[in-house]
Amino acid sequence: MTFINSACPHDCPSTCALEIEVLSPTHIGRVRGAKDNTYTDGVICSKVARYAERTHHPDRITTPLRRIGKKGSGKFAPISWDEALDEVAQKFLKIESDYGAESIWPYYYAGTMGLLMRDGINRLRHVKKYSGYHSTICVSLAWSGYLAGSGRMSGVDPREMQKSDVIVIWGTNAAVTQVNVMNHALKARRDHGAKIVVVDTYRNATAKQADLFIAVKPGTDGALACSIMHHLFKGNMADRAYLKKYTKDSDILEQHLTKHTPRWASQICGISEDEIIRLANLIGENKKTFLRLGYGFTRQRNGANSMHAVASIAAITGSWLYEGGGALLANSGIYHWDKTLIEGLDAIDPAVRLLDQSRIGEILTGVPSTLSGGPPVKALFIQNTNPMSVAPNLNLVRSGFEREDLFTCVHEQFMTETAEMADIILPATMFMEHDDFYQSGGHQHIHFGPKLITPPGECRSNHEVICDLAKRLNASHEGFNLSAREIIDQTLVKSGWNNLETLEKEKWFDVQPDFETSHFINGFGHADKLWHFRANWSEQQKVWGVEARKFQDAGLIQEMPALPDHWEVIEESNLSFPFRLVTAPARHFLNSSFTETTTSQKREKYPTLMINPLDAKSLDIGQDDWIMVSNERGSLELRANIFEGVNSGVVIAESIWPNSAFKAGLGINVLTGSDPSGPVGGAAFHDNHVQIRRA
Ligand SMILES: Nc1nc2c(c(=O)[nH]1)N[C@H]1C(S)=C(S)[C@@H](COP(=O)(O)OP(=O)(O)OC[C@H]3O[C@@H](n4cnc5c(=O)[nH]c(N)nc54)[C@H](O)[C@@H]3O)O[C@H]1N2
Ligand SMILES: Nc1nc2c(c(=O)[nH]1)N[C@H]1C(S)=C(S)[C@@H](COP(=O)(O)OP(=O)(O)OC[C@H]3O[C@@H](n4cnc5c(=O)[nH]c(N)nc54)[C@H](O)[C@@H]3O)O[C@H]1N2
Ligand code: SF4
Ligand SMILES: [Mo]
Repeated sequence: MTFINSACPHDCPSTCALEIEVLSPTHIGRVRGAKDNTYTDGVICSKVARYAERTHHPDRITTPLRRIGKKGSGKFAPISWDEALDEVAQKFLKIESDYGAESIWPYYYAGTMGLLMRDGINRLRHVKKYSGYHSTICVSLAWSGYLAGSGRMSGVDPREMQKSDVIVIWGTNAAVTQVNVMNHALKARRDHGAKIVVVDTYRNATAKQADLFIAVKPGTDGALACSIMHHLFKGNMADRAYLKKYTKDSDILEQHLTKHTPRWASQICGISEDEIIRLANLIGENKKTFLRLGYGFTRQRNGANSMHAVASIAAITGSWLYEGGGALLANSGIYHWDKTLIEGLDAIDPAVRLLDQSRIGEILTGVPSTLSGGPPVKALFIQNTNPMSVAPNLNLVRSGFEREDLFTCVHEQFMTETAEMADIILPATMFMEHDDFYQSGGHQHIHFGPKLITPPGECRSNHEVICDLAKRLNASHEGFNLSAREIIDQTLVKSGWNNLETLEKEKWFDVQPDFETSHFINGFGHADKLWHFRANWSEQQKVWGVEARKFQDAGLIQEMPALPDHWEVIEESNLSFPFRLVTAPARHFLNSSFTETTTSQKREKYPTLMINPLDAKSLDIGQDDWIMVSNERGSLELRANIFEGVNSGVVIAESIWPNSAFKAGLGINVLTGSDPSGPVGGAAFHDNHVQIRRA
């Protein structure tokens, strides 16, 4: 049997090097992790190991479809590609002439992380001056917090965990969401007794494997980090020489932290003083402490502050100086792409407005403050994302999609909730059905994923569709005339990463910068080369390009504390809404993907709410009982899962189940809020207060 090298395209920091068994020109067999890739190390998650089930799924969309019933009725009839593309182009041209180009909004995300198939849509939007896209659904809170301290989005080589004495997995359920982190951490424990610490809101699959588990109240990591830093200063565990040479404002920070004692934090975080001191001592006494920072703890209204505070711990101890020490959130800053061909960067008009991805509900329903002074959105062109399931404030999102005067085209692999709201649906290829290349967020490899089989039916890749549409829309750019392989090859060459032939031959490029750079020993990313303990949030608005772009949320930073602190902006519980809800990722789904596969559905069973036994008892709720969960934004019913691994007052719904899994026809995001968080916007998916009763 032939196994061919590829890469996992999914929105996951692991970006695994895959080997795919090709059974015939139309069929794949087994999928496994490449053993000779030093990060993947032969390990992949179980859902991708079963990928043939997704690729050869009977429910794949295989022809273009036109809506024939009411919006959202799910009634469609097959049409030809020419009919479909002509209709989309005519609608877009008409809307452009009636309302202006900004009334068309290309809306995409990371259903594929392929640099060409994901980002090529930007070439069309830039050339046509369609509305801009400010991406806030996933990383903006985490990255802005880290960047405020470090000035560059990169960190320590995750393979260095082999040298670490302590690995702190902070606010990421790595065993579920990026399995390779767990693989490297467990190896370090096996090989030389490294301690694994997990900081999370419930005893998830990762916490179950930890030597020390700290169960914080959601949204209080900033307080925990401050008290750790307080203890490090007080206990003489701060590296004064490091602080002097590599950081700015450490004196001000030390002074500021005098009141942030473990006792102060224990009240806020819901953990004991002893636990805080134990964790702080472990970090202070082991210079080779690796902070593996997750996204989870930043999906809170104070998430950027918390990230800045937690990441600052490594600068106090100076653990950056040691192999196996330091921190990693993401490595996107190590890649130096020239994406002009892919994204049409030479066609950017900075006067075009930016619309916030997470505020799609407000934007489609015409809330003026979200439109940045521009026209209403009259047409959507959607690739690689399923906002009718994954976007916050879902009741409002549905009202937006239901608008009769909104024209929606969705390019998809499956009949998702978003596709169901479309006027025209276009069938999309999967990753082994097209050529693409990938960078890795959680490590340092560039991969190529070749076209291995012919797609089912009439499926076309994102690149083909964008180029076909461009012709019909009179949009011209060099990138529209190149094949996928040509654009990949030329982009590699222009970016200084050799070329496609070499990438195919070498399987992947390992582009981890040297030790001095990865550990910021040459200096941090700011102009003064220092770690900043005092965050400059308005600088972040510049970095993210929102300041000058008619962006409505520029005022977000007014109240943000500059120094690490507990910022009291989270959606606290109160008498009416006594619980805090976290909507964490489920193991066998990946966002809304894999919800269509039978094996994933079987393993996840049905939507549940984890609730502490004492809370369940006081509400007279038994195991598997139906419970109604609600807040100001919406309500839904799930089944109770009574679990002592979640603290009293906190509930967890592992997500994202399809809307159809719920009696009322909309999923967990009816409970989450789309109000933007500072400094640059972002959805606080795990920051919700709710009330609960037996249904
Ligand atoms: N199986 C699976 N894998 C996935 C995904 C998936 O849906 N399923 N999603 C993919 C995507 S798009 C992404 S961005 C990554 C995300 O990967 P992660 O960073 O792991 O996921 P998050 O939702 O960001 O966070 C998960 C953890 O954060 C914890 N958490 C929530 N609030 C707090 C808090 O205030 N403090 C602390 N300390 N912890 C908190 C939750 O309890 C949960 O255990 O995973 C990717 N991989
Ligand atoms: N409650 C709650 N909501 C959340 C989160 C949470 O933790 N809790 N997490 C949030 C996060 S971090 C994220 S990133 C978002 C992600 O949410 P989505 O962007 O919806 O995520 P995916 O499921 O990764 O991908 C969406 C779609 O892309 C399609 N797709 C894949 N490849 C291709 C392709 O090549 N071409 C085309 N045209 N389509 C393709 C898939 O079929 C899939 O339906 O969800 C967010 N929503
Ligand atoms: S762990 Fe992540 S990158 Fe690796 S195969 Fe699974 S989804 Fe893909
Ligand atoms: Mo994400």
